[in-house]
Amino acid sequence: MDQYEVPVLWSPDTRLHDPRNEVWVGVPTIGTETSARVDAILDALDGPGFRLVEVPPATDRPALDAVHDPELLEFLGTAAERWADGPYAELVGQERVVPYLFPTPAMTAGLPARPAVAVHADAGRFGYDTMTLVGPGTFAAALAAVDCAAAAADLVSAGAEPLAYALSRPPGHHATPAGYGGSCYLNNAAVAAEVLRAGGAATVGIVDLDAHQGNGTAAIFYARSDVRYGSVHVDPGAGWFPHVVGYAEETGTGDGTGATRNLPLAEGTGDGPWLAAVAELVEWVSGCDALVVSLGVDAAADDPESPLQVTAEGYREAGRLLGASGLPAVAVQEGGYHLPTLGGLVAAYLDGHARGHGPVS
Ligand code: SP5
Ligand code: ZN
Repeated sequence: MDQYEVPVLWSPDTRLHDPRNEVWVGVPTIGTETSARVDAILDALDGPGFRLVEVPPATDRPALDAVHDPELLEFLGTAAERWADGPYAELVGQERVVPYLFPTPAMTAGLPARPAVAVHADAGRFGYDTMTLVGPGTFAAALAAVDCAAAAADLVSAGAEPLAYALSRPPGHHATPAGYGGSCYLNNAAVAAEVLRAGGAATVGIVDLDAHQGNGTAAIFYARSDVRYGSVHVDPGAGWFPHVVGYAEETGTGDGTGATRNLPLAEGTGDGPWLAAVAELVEWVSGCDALVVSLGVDAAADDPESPLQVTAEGYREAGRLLGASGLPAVAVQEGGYHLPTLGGLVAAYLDGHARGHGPVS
């Protein structure tokens, strides 16, 4: 058998977002979710076993509209311009939108929160942390990331490919129906799941391998039974992002009762227990009609953003396990921040997955 070529859906526009400085515990720190990530991954996938496919901007995005509130899309689409039109060049001399207040119930105490005129105050209606800044190219890049995920799902939906990989960036799994945060603006994996659903998959399973729980994806599908969400991640109860959700007790609600699965792991966890959790999730989604893998590789040992200790061989084996499910699959890039090993980790996963699903007729 010839080696299967995994289609790699990518777009140069995903490079347009530059986080520059993220505000973390009061100080500007250099952003880690940079456009250099795209090139590190492209370099590793530009060879045998992979086929690069450039994705043009979509003309309409029904799956995106199904995933996010129109108010969030409107805010992200206009925020950088509102900032540029405001006094910020003079006031602070930087062009990225940083939320300044958060209109949580603690502030409004029962009164409705009105949209704020000043964009630095309005940003807190949607942005839920100070680390996820909106700059001039952010929305264009986030849309390009969505388009890569949708194009990958289209290929798989049509039965043209058993596995397609979306080199989506910025990542998406922390973006909720009406919120952005955790370096995520639009939920690429949720869009892929909606495209698979619209293409005829009655049920879709999402398996999230990123080191952090995908609170955005979990929120989007929390009350739905047609899309299952399962995640293995570092225990938020040990002080890790997203801190306030991602606990094992969260299993869905209403129609979605039992359709969410969180498997938190202790800091320092390596391949053995991590792969056992992955296997549990594979078993759990095995009755679905299609699969979305939120492929964060920041659970790797050398990643600066998480304390998990997974190896490249661990990611390859996770790929084998998910590939062996036999489900038509879309892998969507999430986190992974150690540039020297990032591309190799993604390649290892995809190679494992392609081998796991076996010969393609
Ligand atoms: C998609 C994804 O992996 N998002 C990661 C969200 C977690 N970010 C928390 C960052 C905590 C601060 N780390 C220090 C880095 C300083 N730049
Ligand atoms: Zn992550």
